[in-house]
Amino acid sequence: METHEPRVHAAWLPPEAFRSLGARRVLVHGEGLLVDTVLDEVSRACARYGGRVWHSPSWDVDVDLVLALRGAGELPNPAVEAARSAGEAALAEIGDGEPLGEEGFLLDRDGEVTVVLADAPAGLLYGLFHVVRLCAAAFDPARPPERHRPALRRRMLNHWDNVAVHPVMGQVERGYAGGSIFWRDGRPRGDLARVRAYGRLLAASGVNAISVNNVNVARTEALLLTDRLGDVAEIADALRPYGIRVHLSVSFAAPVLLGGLSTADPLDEGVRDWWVATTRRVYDRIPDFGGYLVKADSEGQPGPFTYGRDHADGANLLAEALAPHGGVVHWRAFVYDHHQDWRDRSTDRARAAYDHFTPLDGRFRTNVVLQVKYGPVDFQTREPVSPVFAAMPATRLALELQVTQEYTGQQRHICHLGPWWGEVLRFAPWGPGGRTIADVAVGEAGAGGGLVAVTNTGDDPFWTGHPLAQANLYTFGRLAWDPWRDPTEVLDEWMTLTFPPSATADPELVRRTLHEIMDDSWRTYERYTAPLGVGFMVHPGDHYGPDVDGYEYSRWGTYHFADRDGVGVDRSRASGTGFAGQYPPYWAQVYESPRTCPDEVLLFFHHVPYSHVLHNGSTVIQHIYDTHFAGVEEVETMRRRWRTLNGMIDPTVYERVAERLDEQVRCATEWRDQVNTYFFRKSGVPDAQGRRIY
Ligand code: GCV
Repeated sequence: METHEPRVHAAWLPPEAFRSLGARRVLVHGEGLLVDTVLDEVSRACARYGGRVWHSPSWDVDVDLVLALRGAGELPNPAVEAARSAGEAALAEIGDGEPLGEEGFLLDRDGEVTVVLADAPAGLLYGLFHVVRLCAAAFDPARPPERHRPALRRRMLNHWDNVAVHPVMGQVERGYAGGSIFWRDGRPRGDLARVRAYGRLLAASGVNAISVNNVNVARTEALLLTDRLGDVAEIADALRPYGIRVHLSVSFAAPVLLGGLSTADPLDEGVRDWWVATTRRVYDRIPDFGGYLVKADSEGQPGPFTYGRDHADGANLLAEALAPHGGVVHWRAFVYDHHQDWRDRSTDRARAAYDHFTPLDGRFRTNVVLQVKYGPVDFQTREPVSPVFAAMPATRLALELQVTQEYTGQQRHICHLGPWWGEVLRFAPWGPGGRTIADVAVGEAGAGGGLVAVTNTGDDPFWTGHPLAQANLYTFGRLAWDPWRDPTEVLDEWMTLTFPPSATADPELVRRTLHEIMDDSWRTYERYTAPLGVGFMVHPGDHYGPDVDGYEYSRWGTYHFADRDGVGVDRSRASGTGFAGQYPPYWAQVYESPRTCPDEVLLFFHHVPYSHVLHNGSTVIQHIYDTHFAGVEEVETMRRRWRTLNGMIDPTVYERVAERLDEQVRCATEWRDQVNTYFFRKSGVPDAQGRRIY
């Protein structure tokens, strides 16, 4: 029987977004795989919208747009050469004397011609997508020259995709968008066209690296490094034309699992030789392979602790094998004890990354990137920023974000994360006005660890389950390119591409409504879920929906300590776990006292009475009630607003979002009622406004 894949949504690259480019006369000048991609993109746009395209030798043609490599030879076309010279002159004027580099580009206008110059083919591709984003504005005669270079060299997505279906986690761990784009039931999914289409979307957002399998590496997945390397090579081939390099999650125990050795001890000669030889074979097959990603000694994954070695020994072992080939190790700092006893108040999961890793600062090889989750615990809706970022000046640190909405509504809820990531990136761990997390990730001369995120994509026709969750993926890519950008501006960019004004009856209404729904949706989500930074009131295991005490007595850690008098975790130095003292002095002091601690993370740092008065003037208990009532009302408003778009946009998008908003209203109501009732029963304090609490 013939089966038909459902139509795949175009996300932020609908044909309509190419209308302005496709109606022009375009010259592409240069050679290379990614130049061919540029040519292909332009050709398809022009075929659809009536423009024309030429590749290199071009005598007497008049053009509107030139996309040229700077090193490519002169062309016998005076107008084109004049545009190129004008571009060079503009670059000399606005540039800093530095080359555009592997991925940078210049955009300039010369009379009637727009010119994009790049040093390397990837730069030309990014320049092309910039022209697409700008639409007609790219051809505005008054447009001043612009130079663009990514702040971060590596802009990476991690897939938590399993090759074989995991009995509990399924095909994709914490995946909310169907199956994997790469794998199905133990084998490659076999749809390389979809993989290529994915690469295209990612390139247009700025991403240039992905890891293709879960950091929890089971037996089948471990084989990707050796016997099943061909499957990885196929993915690399499909993504290469879009400038995306493939990385692999590997098991630290691979020498034992795959190599038949009796040990994986990082200081053992045989183990080192095995990694060197295995890595060489990887590069023989995939010359531009990116490197390894490792979760070690964490949640049951093997690691150097088994052999009495530390994580610098472990990471350096793999780094040494990768170094001759230019590869990197992404070594995760997510190491903590997941066999805790709730009776033991001395263990604090929040402390773990700092305690394990900061003593190792300066010991990692230069091709090791330590990948640190944004918060000290685990991707909660709100956490303080991890103190590790301020404590390892001699280590390359990457910021790890979670685009997949494990704890933020699992792509059934609208929760636009850009504003949250913006806050994290702008956080100044040494105190206001000092260097920020973005600065740390960028590092000196761009040599920092970069930005990494766990992706939210799958084989769902909308890529991300919830169509509006596409914006989170797009925003990640754009912030990874420029971490100082305003996330709301990025959201606007996403809207223009995804819902092109030229294809919408009332573009202003669509834009305004989307902003009203999405801009503050992360804060709305925060309001109806766990209060004041306390986190983790989710249903254990699947992490969806409320379960206030779900984790309170489990081995994974205790998170709120609510009793009849108060709530929160005392992480102060004076009387608590001492976590607050892991920050540099400014924040250590601010977080130390409930008087100075910001409201939004108060319960992360302090156990306070319900009557404690917040900076916002409300008591803790009243704040809990108020935010939970407000959060649900806001979701109901979102749903009402969404309904005004019926008939304005793609009906399949409309329906999918409408359906999910019904679930969001149901689930938010459940959160409100469980959280409010829980705290009312504990505290006995009634709601000042007499609203219904069960
Ligand atoms: C891949 C959390 C998630 C796990 C995930 C882990 C990690 O604990 O619940 O599913 O495992 O983070 O980041 O490694």
